[in-house]
Amino acid sequence: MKKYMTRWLCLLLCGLLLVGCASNGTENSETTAPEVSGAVGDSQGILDPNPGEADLTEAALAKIKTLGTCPDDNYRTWYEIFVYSFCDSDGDGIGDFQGVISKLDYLQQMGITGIWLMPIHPSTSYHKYNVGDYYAIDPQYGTMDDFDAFMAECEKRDIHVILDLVVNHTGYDHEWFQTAMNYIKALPEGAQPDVNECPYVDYYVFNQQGGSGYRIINGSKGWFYEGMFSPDMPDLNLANENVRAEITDIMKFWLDKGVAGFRLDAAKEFYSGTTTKNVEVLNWLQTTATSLKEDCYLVAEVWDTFQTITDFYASDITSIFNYAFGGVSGKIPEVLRGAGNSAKVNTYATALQKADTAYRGKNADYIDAPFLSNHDCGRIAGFVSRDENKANMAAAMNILMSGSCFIYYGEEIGMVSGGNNDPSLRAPMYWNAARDNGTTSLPPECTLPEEYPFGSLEEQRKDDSSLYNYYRQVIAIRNSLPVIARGAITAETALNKDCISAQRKTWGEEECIILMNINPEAAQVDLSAYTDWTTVASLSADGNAVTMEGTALNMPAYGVVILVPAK
Ligand SMILES: [Ca+2]
Ligand SMILES: [Ca+2]
Repeated sequence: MKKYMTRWLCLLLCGLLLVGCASNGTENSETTAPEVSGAVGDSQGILDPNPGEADLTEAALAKIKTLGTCPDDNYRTWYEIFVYSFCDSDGDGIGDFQGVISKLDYLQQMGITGIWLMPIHPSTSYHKYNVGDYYAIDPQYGTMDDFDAFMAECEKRDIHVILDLVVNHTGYDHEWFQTAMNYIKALPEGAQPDVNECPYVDYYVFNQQGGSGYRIINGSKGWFYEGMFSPDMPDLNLANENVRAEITDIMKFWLDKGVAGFRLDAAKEFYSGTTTKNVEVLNWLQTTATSLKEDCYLVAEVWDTFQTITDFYASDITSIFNYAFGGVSGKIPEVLRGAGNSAKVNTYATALQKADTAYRGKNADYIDAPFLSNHDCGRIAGFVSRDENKANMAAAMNILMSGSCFIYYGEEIGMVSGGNNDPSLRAPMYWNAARDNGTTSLPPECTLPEEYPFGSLEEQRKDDSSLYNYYRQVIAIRNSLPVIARGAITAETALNKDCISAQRKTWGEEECIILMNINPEAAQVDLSAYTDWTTVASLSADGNAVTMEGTALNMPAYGVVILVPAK
């Protein structure tokens, strides 16, 4: 909890939004505060606090929403859900679809417009990345009827759903693999497999030499199978046309159920170490998906460097998670670790420009897929040493990025992953301190000493200065100004100095400039060359106000200001 007064955050939002309204000639009738003009240089400063406001966050959100609306396209605000750890509806300690349904109003109120579900199919593991049956729902999570009900409730709220499509490998127990393996085990010494006898033998990759990522088949005459991630995950042979036909059928089945697309697991390991072949598979997946559903949305996991991600965009895949910016070693935590150091801060806007230019150069229709953290790489609040102001700043950096931004469940309340294994990255969503509102049990082998440094959601909802209420506001800004998600990026060199990061976005006729004071100290920005621009939104992490003095913009520590051309 922050010790600063709670209302300042929202009041400054109201104030600067009024600046924007005034610039459009709209009379402000909703407050008794003095009128201010929006154009830079005309502003008379932030509005006085209005102690009469009952719910400041709601008031701020209402103002933001007057800025505009976004097209109904694939530039969405996505939320990654691990059903297991999200919300338990029946008291068995494991999250389920009825639990997720019960939280959809919550997600909608936050401004979420898309959900990525981690795997939901029957599996022998808690995480379910070893799929046993691509056409069913794991009974731990519910039934197909529950899934259908979930989809219907999402549709009511205009929330799109994408599924994790895990096709680098199946589960060891999948009938394709069991059939193939039993055939291999029965081969006499010296015999070679025959696809006419067992078509499934060519669904996977068997050999008698072994090698990196290969696993011995016990009881066979020295045969191995490729299982790059684990023995439970035999790799599929994606060169096999029958395998591709199976994948096409799987995609069609779920698209017919209303899903908007898929997150493509482990795209770098389709052919480990061979970008050219992986690009071909991704291109095939993209072509196939859009032939089934014209606006099908695909986002691929390529956990690698900026250069490799750039190379993968040659596949024409719509989106690839931007590991260059997210994760513990991504650009966002790197810049935040250098907060207050202009040499570090000033690299942020130029890095955004460089990535946008490179990705767009490979695929003109790409949609970036920024994120801060996910189920594999820990949580942002930990990356920034539980500094709540930096967690706020990180949220703004992610959510104001161009593309389809992704938020990992619990990120909005600053959950931390403290354990040293994967289950600890997937801890229960912390709904309330009493843990009686759907909170699940810990995943198996979770070593996490549970850590929720900024309190439960229930506590944060009541606090206008909480991280959760900051998320709501920055999402509302993103969802109200189309240029933020859709704009091409250039560093705004004239302003990108000291500890201010300044980027300009352009989308058709629309433009905006986003200023971020990535700095534990307040700063002043000279806007004398920007008198034909106006402030439309701002955010304060520490509760101190953004103010104007003539053409000087005063930004508090970790403050954000968005300018648009005055009309
Ligand atoms: Ca349950
Ligand atoms: Ca593979």
